Amino acid sequence: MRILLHRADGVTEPWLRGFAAALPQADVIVWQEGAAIAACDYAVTWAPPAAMLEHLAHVKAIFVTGAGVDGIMKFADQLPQVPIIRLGDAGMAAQMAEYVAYAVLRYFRRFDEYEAQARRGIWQPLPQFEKADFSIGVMGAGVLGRRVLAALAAFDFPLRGWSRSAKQIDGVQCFHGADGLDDFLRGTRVLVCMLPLTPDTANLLERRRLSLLPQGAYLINVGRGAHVAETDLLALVRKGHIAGATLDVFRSEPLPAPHPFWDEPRISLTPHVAALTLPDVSAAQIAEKIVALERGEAVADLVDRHAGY
Ligand code: NDP
Ligand code: OXD
Repeated sequence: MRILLHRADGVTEPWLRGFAAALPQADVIVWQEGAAIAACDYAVTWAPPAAMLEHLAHVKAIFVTGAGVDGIMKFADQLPQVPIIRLGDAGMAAQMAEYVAYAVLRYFRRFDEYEAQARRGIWQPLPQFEKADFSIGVMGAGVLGRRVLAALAAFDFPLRGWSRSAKQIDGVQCFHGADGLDDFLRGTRVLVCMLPLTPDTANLLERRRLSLLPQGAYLINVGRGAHVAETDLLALVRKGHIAGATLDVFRSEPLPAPHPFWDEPRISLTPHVAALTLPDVSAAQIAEKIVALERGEAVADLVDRHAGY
């Protein structure tokens, strides 16, 4: 069996080790532009370069080394009609829960303001926010979103979730579809975007919808940068309607310099690290799915080409 591996970061060693441990019978070929590559059975990639597409033509399945598949789905029309399979959790859900819980607690306990005060030498306790006024709305109640909701439930925040299809989640007020979005936003104090990027979700968070959030709301975006209209967000932050934003993802990554986000103190930035792909866990998950496919069994985390995630 031959597996074609593409790593944009050039770090292949942990993947080769992971596959050697989990699927010793496989030959793993590292894709390189211009190299002669014989046909492979499976491909493993996150966002393939256009030059790699010809080498996907005869694979039996394509494995995406992330939860989000927008990096490959932009080539949807050029991909063979084989299963596209993403990572399901693979150690990312716990990381996402850590990231979002940290950001929520930082705002709820006003640590962002205490950090600013401390830099100016100010010793001044601030009034506590009321938990009842601090509803958290998670957009995307999927594998990662549900884990985040479960983590936040431990702190007794009022929780809301928004998804494409209707859901019932214990302790979470659930909304769904375009019709449910405005009501979801109106009652959400901390908006957490954990959506996949698809034609339906691109640019979703623009001025009108962000303005539906209550005065003094917060935004945490760990989905994709293209969910948010950056200039609209900046204007609402500067106006004080949005009290703070924690952003892990951007329209252009790395975030270019200059960019107004760098200089806005109410915006906190991280370089797309909310939940990192763990090569050992991920290679083991992919290997297990390859074994299942070889046996003719169904596998989880199939991408729905029509929905785009
Ligand atoms: P899932 O596919 O498990 O969940 C996606 C959720 O989004 C589902 O609840 C789905 O609804 C909902 N959704 C999709 N389209 C719409 C829509 N048009 N309207 C409303 N809801 C919608 O994905 P994961 O939870 O595994 O991952 C989510 C995203 O997190 C990834 O796609 C990626 O963009 C991002 N991510 C970011 C990382 C980072 O480091 N910043 C790391 C990993 C992922 P339904 O349940 O009805 O299908
Ligand atoms: C992912 C990501 O989608 O890291 O897995 O963004």
